[in-house]
Amino acid sequence: MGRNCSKTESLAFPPTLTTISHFALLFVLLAPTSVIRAQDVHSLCGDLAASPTLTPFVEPLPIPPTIDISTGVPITLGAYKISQSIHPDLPNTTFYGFGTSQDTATYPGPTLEAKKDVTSYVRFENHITDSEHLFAVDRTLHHANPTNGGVPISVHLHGADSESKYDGHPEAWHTAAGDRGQAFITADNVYPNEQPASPLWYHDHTIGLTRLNSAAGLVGLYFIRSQAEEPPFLPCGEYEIPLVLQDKQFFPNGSINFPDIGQMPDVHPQWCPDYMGDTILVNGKAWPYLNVYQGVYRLRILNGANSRAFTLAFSDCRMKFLQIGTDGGYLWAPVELVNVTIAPAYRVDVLVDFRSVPCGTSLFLNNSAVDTILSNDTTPTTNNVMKFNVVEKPPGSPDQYVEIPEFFIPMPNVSALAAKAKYRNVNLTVTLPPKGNISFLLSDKHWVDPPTETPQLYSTEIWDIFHLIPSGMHPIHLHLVNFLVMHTQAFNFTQFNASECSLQLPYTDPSSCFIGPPQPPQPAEIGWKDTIIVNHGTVVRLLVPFFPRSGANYSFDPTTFPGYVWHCHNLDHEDNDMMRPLLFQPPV
Ligand SMILES: *[C@@H]1O[C@H](CO)[C@@H](O)[C@H](O)[C@H]1NC(C)=O
Ligand SMILES: *[C@@H]1O[C@H](CO)[C@@H](O)[C@H](O)[C@H]1NC(C)=O
Ligand SMILES: *[C@@H]1O[C@H](CO)[C@@H](O)[C@H](O)[C@H]1NC(C)=O
Ligand SMILES: *[C@@H]1O[C@H](CO)[C@@H](O)[C@H](O)[C@H]1NC(C)=O
Ligand SMILES: *[C@@H]1O[C@H](CO)[C@@H](O)[C@H](O)[C@H]1NC(C)=O
Ligand SMILES: *[C@@H]1O[C@H](CO)[C@@H](O)[C@H](O)[C@H]1NC(C)=O
Ligand SMILES: *[C@@H]1O[C@H](CO)[C@@H](O)[C@H](O)[C@H]1NC(C)=O
Ligand SMILES: *[C@@H]1O[C@H](CO)[C@@H](O)[C@H](O)[C@H]1NC(C)=O
Ligand SMILES: *[C@@H]1O[C@H](CO)[C@@H](O)[C@H](O)[C@H]1NC(C)=O
Ligand SMILES: *[C@@H]1O[C@H](CO)[C@@H](O)[C@H](O)[C@H]1NC(C)=O
Ligand SMILES: *[C@@H]1O[C@H](CO)[C@@H](O)[C@H](O)[C@H]1NC(C)=O
Ligand SMILES: [Cu+2]
Repeated sequence: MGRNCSKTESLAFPPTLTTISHFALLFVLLAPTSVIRAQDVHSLCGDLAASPTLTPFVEPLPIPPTIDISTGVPITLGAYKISQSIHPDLPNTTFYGFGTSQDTATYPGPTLEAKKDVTSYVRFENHITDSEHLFAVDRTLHHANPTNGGVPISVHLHGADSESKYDGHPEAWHTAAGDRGQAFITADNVYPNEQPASPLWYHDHTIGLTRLNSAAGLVGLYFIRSQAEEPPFLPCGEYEIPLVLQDKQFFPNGSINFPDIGQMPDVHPQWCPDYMGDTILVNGKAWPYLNVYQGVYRLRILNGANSRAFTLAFSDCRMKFLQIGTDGGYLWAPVELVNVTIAPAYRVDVLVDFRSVPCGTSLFLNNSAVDTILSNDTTPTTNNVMKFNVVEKPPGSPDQYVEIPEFFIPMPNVSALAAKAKYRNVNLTVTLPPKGNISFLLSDKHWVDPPTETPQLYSTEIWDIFHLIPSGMHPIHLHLVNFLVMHTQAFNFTQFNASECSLQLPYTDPSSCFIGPPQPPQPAEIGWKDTIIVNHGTVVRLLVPFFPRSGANYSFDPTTFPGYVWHCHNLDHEDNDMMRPLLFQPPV
């Protein structure tokens, strides 16, 4: 993987102690309104039959294959229907996976290794010839509906600075039979990689089907490396471990159990507001283990789940995470954390020091984030993620040399950027019967409504995201750009909902809904991000520069068709209907 490793004695693991406060997350929504008995053949939203009991930690963590895409040679990745084992006690599972051929396709797909400023060419083909999707398609949602049936895909490179025709636009889907969505231009994608070293990921983004395709396995990692930018002596090679987290529920025959009866089947027969499974998969295995040496490991974690957030901590509280990077790449300075909350689509880049852990010790990586009410998770299975066994290094193997800088990238000047920013307010909303069929919305607008987020290219905006939904958390993602969290501010939703106060007035005003002053971002949310948790009863203020972080201009024109999108990265929300266009106006 990545870079070569140096082979000398270890240096000290750096200190920097920071306290962080945990924030609760919930995806809670509504109690089911229609009483439907789950039958043998159906899976009711929020009431899936428990997966077969699987003994955790019996299989080693697999590492997805890697493909070097920094050579200028185009590669082709196909989406295929594949059979893969998630656990020795369960029959094989059918997934949709990516690979260079049917035989090499995997879930998760291969990790693509790109180099900064070296253009990569990736063609995505669709070789899924199923006439019906693995999971139940809800035809009451706005969804890709190919004339000749089949399983449409549109692959988005999440976090990439690329032209919108290569962005995996939701309407740019295509099928194995050759049907295409209205925004489809090409399957041959060009990624300039003109952005900082960062952990991106590719995943399906098809309109109305993203939750199904991603849950079926169409996800993979994409790392941009930069020799100039990357500290030379971070853990690498076998000490750098990608971890792709997803949760799923399984039938005894090994198939994925995805609900086919929705929460409100009168209006949306299949759609369920959250998919939460009772089985945690890491790189495609249920609760795997990893043998580690007494060294420093770099864990590059992606939450690829539909709805589930993870709050990860080691079973031994002396084990900490030193976070060095986030969605957009390196932090300015490392942050020490005892736990790290990872919402869907978040990437966290952490160092873990096993040097003083005695050989023979096992450490559990546990999850304490709460399920939704709908999942009714009474089993503790999702409290475990994986296990690390500290083992003796084979005699004669090289020592690890590690050096962790105190500073990584220059800290952006927030006040200078904010000084020239335009203000924009957007809202997270929900529409319920009888006013409308249940949908999550952005500023009360549906996907098909005329665009409203049309910033000027090369301008900077401040976005205030008001969470105006009675409960839950929403991870909000913007395509093309990275942003900084300026602050989070709590307000009284009950009073707001009763029109007893205003969100337009500052905290100090007696008629303000705010119940406290703005709070700085959580330690784990400092840095360039592309997805941010917005909790119930809060307003999150983002600083969004609509230009590359280098300060240079894009090498391509971001104003062309079909444009970008912004949306909730709870994929079950995104599909109904929490996504909007993000279209750029030419600069003046
Ligand atoms: C996470 O760590 C913070 C800071 O130490 C602590 O306040 C919080 O309770 C922890 N949360 C969980 C769920 O362990
Ligand atoms: C089950 O999956 C494994 C990969 O996990 C594969 O090697 C094997 O061929 C599969 N078995 C069947 C019967 O498809
Ligand atoms: C697996 O079991 C489920 C539930 O009984 C069933 O709906 C599904 O068709 C089965 N899948 C296969 C491949 O047999
Ligand atoms: C973590 O998981 C392990 C394995 O299930 C369990 O024994 C341990 O009690 C858990 N620790 C915490 C703090 O939840
Ligand atoms: C949750 O599951 C428990 C145990 O299976 C059951 O008794 C309870 O009624 C369920 N609650 C809901 C809200 O479905
Ligand atoms: C940030 O920008 C402001 C306003 O332009 C300037 O006054 C300040 O010195 C800058 N701070 C740093 C650390 O460069
Ligand atoms: C609600 O759904 C029904 C059935 O799918 C549809 O006929 C109706 O137009 C929808 N109403 C709204 C307000 O979207
Ligand atoms: C967001 O909600 C606030 C409070 O109801 C309202 O004043 C504002 O106009 C809404 N903004 C948008 C863009 O809909
Ligand atoms: C919000 O306002 C309601 C009604 O005035 C009050 O009962 C409740 O305690 C307030 N909640 C918070 C978090 O301030
Ligand atoms: C919000 O207000 C409506 C009436 O306007 C009420 O029906 C609803 O229960 C309120 N919701 C909350 C969470 O306060
Ligand atoms: C970027 O583009 C804008 C608008 O076209 C132009 O005014 C500006 O000079 C360009 N900046 C650079 C660094 O090329
Ligand atoms: Cu959401």
